[in-house]
Amino acid sequence: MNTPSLAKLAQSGTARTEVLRDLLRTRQRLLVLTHNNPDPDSLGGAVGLMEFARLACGIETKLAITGKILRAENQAMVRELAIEMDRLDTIKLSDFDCVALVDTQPGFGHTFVPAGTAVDIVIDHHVCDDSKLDPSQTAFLDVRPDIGATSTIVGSYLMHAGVEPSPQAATALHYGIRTDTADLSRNVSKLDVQVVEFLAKHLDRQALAAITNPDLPVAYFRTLKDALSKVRLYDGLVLCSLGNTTSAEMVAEVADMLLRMEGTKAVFCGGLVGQSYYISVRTETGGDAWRLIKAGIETEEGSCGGHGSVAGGSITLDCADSRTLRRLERRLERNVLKAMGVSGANAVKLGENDD
Ligand SMILES: [Mn+2]
Repeated sequence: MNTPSLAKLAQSGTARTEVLRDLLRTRQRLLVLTHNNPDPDSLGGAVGLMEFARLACGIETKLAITGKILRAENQAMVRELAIEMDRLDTIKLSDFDCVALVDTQPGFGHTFVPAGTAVDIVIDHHVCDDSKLDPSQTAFLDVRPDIGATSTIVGSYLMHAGVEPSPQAATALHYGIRTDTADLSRNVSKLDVQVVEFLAKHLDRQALAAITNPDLPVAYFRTLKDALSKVRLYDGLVLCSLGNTTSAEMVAEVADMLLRMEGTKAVFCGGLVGQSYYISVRTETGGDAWRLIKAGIETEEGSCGGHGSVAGGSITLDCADSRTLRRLERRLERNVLKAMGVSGANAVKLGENDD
């Protein structure tokens, strides 16, 4: 992990916040970027950082995204909280004199930063071998893998600056923390709890309820049914390859769900979207999901990142036909079984020979 320039920042939260505020006060227009297909933590972090920039530093802001908002919950978050954003390819970069990247880092596989764009601010909580961070080029770098959510780090800036968050920002940050920490049950630090408490009295509880339980399309249940038919159970390890599927988020959602199965120590779940094979790994609390996903894709050209018991990655296939897919699935399965020290001989399918 690459955090040398953290040394540039004083360790206390208040001092970090002051460094960020002083930097933003020297700029006029902040552009906030995140990873492709933004998830709640990245959206929460973006909304919170924009609020910090506006209220604590008095500058204008804009959020620009690549990809799509995919899950029904994430779409409800954008709708209920009226989060404004533009597509990155429709904005003029020269309109901005400051660029921030939240919940990801330059060089990560699922992150697009236009060539020649200097990233001034990086705020993230992932570990990843692919980071192309050049600490000497980043004026403000705050990467803390021990924190459960990027939204927590951003929320702490508002807290330390004494900014009263709007219901929109408080709810976005809260939902970001909640999804990345599975309701404060995984990868949780003291700061995560502290920031959730700080945000509590500012929440729009009605919006939050609408975000948490949105209507789900019929296609969602079809994918779920299909996913369950492909589950393979080993000793404490659950493997599931969805074949062709709708989105990386669906892969993550199935992985989350399967981790809840009794006796499960780890889940390795994958699915093909176009030419990209997405992988989500979940382990029981205290597990190292990043180590497992790295071992899983070691024979492939792919990228991955993670923190604690959660990791994700992708592999781009030259050819996405069913034979190539099957071979890839077999190689991944072999790698994962080896890494977990599990024998491949006694796989059980759901619905077959149930006990
Ligand atoms: Mn995150």
